[in-house]
Amino acid sequence: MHALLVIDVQNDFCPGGALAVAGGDEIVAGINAAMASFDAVILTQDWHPAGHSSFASAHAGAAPYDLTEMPYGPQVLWPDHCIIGSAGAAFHPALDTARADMIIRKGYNPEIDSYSAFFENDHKTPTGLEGYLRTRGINEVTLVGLALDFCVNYSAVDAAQLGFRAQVRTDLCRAIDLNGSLDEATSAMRGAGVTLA
Ligand code: VGL
Ligand code: ZN
Repeated sequence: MHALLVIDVQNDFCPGGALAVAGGDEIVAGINAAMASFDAVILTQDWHPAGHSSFASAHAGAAPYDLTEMPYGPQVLWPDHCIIGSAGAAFHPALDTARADMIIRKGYNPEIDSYSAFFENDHKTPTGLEGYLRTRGINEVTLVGLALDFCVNYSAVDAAQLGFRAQVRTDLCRAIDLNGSLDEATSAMRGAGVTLA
């Protein structure tokens, strides 16, 4: 059983959004077309309360894209984005959300960011996705979406480390590419045994 994991195809990560990824909207039609080839389709949604600790605005003197130290490790500080219930947190209007079996939200814990669809950034707190996939008999995942070097990367590495066969369709992803993050993400995914297609 093979699932398509569609990571964070939300307005704030598309051109015009608060944390826009260049070309983020170009992948939507291809993702919709790919959905039919999978046994299950799961969407993730970045979903932060206002004042979230990953926002630069929550840290005195910090600017977006600064790096800070959190109790769980280094953390990039982002512009405010994907605030619960906002238009920016909504899926891109062209995304075929009706085809999704499951929508998993992440990043709602005010103290911990969650790039991965499987674990929060403390690498301990599960989102529940692993159990969902296992109980549905899914052993293989293909990942697409935004951003390739952050949430897609973390989700793909965790999937592989949890024992799922994992591949990323890089043509259906776009990257932020902050200070070499795309090269780092590519090596991390390859090192974890993720196939980049
Ligand atoms: C993401 C930064 C902050 C992502 C989410 O979806 O890649 N990046 N929150
Ligand atoms: Zn976020």
